Amino acid sequence: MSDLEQAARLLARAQRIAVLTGAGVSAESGVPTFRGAGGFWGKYRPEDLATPEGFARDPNLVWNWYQARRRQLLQVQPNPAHYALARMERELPARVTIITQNIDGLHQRAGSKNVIAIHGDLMLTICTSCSFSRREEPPFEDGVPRCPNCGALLRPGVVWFGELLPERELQQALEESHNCDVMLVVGTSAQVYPAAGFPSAARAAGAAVIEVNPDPALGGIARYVFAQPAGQALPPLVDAAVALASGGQHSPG
Ligand code: BJW
Ligand code: ZN
Repeated sequence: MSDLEQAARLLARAQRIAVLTGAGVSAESGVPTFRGAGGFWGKYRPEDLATPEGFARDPNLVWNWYQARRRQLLQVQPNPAHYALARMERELPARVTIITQNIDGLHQRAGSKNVIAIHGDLMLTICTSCSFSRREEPPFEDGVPRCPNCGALLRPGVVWFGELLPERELQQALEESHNCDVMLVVGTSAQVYPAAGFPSAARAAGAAVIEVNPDPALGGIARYVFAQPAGQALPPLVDAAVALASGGQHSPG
């Protein structure tokens, strides 16, 4: 049996599937990744743009970067990888949960319902001082906005380096990691913690790990590795799993 058939069989038979996604799942939509060729961190310093210290030094620079990313997000669409994952949730018997490090909302736009966003949401703006928050609509203009409640600086509703992940989402992600039968890891360099630790936690708890990444990052943790772009690897994998799950009772083996 090919790796595709074996991995599809694991997905078809699983009761709980956790999918951990990173920037690579949105690469084929035209959203830049962070690391590697063409990534943000090849052009900019993460300390300047994605830390509370960078924001305190130059909020204008940070806001301009996030507003540019919001404008860019209006131009992109979910790709076949996002749609394949949404189909997996709808058509496999397993409970499927996506744990995403992405802030782009593309899984939800593709139709995934059970999504845990552990690094926040690009379209959310929150106050640095009080509990004010709002969802943004275009146009996304440059400049540093202030809180209508308390006058403090507003900031993007995302998780920067050195900040705690949202407690509820982190707990849910850990629970899914420890209790899934299969973890499918798609498009992450697995360098940023705590998310980078989820695949080994799943594996230690007995799950089979499947990795999809043209430049695989999990080393020996993964049982099956598809070294391909997610938009190429996921649709046939999900098709095969759905076929096995729906016709499985009639097949001889
Ligand atoms: C494709 C593809 C295609 C391409 N198909 N694939 C333990 C040890 C060491 C350090 C730490 C630790 N615990 C915590 C830390 C500190 C820090 C950390 O991990 N640092 C490391 C870098 C060393 N972590 C934190 O600070 C976290 N907070 C925390 O842990 O709080 C408690 C604490 C605080 C301080 C000290 C100790 C504990 C918070 C991390 C927040 C990360 N924030 C960002 C920005 C979010 C907002 C924004 O977008 O602007 O999140 S950074 C950035 O990296 C973003 C991403 O979500 C995250 C992960 O990146 P991802 O998704 O893996 O993308 P890439 O670009 O790295 O990889 C893309 C992959 O796709 C590649 O592998 C390609 O091959 C692949 N690919 N095309 C499939 N078509
Ligand atoms: Zn406020």
